[in-house]
Amino acid sequence: MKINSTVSSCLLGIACITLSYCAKDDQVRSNHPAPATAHTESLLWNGDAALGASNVWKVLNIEGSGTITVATDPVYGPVWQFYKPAGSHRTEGHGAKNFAAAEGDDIYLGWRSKLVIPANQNTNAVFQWKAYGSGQPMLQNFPIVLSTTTSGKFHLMHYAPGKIGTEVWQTNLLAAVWNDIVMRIKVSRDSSIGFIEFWYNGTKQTLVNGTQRYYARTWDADYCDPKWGVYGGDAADITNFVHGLKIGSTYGDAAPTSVPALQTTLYQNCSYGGWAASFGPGSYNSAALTAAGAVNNDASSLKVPAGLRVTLFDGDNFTGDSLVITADASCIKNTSTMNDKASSMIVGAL
Ligand SMILES: [Ca+2]
Repeated sequence: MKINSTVSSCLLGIACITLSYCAKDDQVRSNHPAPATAHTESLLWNGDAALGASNVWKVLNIEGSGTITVATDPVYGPVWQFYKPAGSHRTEGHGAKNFAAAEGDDIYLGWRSKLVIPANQNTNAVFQWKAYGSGQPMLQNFPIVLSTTTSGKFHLMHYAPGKIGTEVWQTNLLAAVWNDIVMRIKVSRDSSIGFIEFWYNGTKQTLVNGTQRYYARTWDADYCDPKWGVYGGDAADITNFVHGLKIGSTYGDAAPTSVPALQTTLYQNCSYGGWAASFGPGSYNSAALTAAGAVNNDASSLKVPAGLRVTLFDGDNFTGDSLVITADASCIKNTSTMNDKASSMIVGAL
């Protein structure tokens, strides 16, 4: 509980101005190194669910019988819960109240999201940078979109004038676990000036053009606003949990703050003996497990604090037989066939 209050005060922009906080944050996320940018606090908008809908959203857009509520996550505390039931078309929060981007701005939008969604379910959007107004022509309508696909992907789309879509980045959707997102938008109608940069789980991504920056028109009609939630995927029950919403002038302002407390520890032997390696929420392939001190195909027990869900996989990159563990397991050979087999792992917040 102490952890949650620390995070809340940081999100309110009070406690996280100190260098010591930043050092701690970087240390915790050592498996996902953040870029070496100056941490000059300049939070432009705080979308913390603890502030309440009336202080965060301009408008709630619900088509059908969806709901936008505040849920309590065991790790992160108050989070937005966008629920779009089957048969409904849209459950979105249109932000950002008391923040208006302008052409020429260079802004970072950060949050973490946990999508509870059937496999291979497409959506129109779980985030959009959406154009509004009628004074200037609406050429793009939704210049930047994050959505899911029928092939199990989570992808970043840019829509040029004429709504011509380009898949700027994609990955396999990791559903039902938290994934951290930061998007940098250089705001411009000029496609040689405007650009997008994108971080996923703390790592800056290489985009479709082979670089880490995608130049494109990012400003349409009179202005653009961000929207989070679920749009489309009408046939399915879909929930998008969203936490840590921020807009800032630097990566450090916007990046989701880590919660340092909850870690799982893998051990070589039953009863927590031999080598040990600890992991916070995140996805770890064989290389990442090894880098943190674990040994491939060798773990036999693990400690899992309340609030975490650990999924061990026999194969690398989250493939093959798997085992879900939500409490301490002193000797997994007694309860499963996964003894001495773990080769990749996802640690999620329940
Ligand atoms: Ca294995």
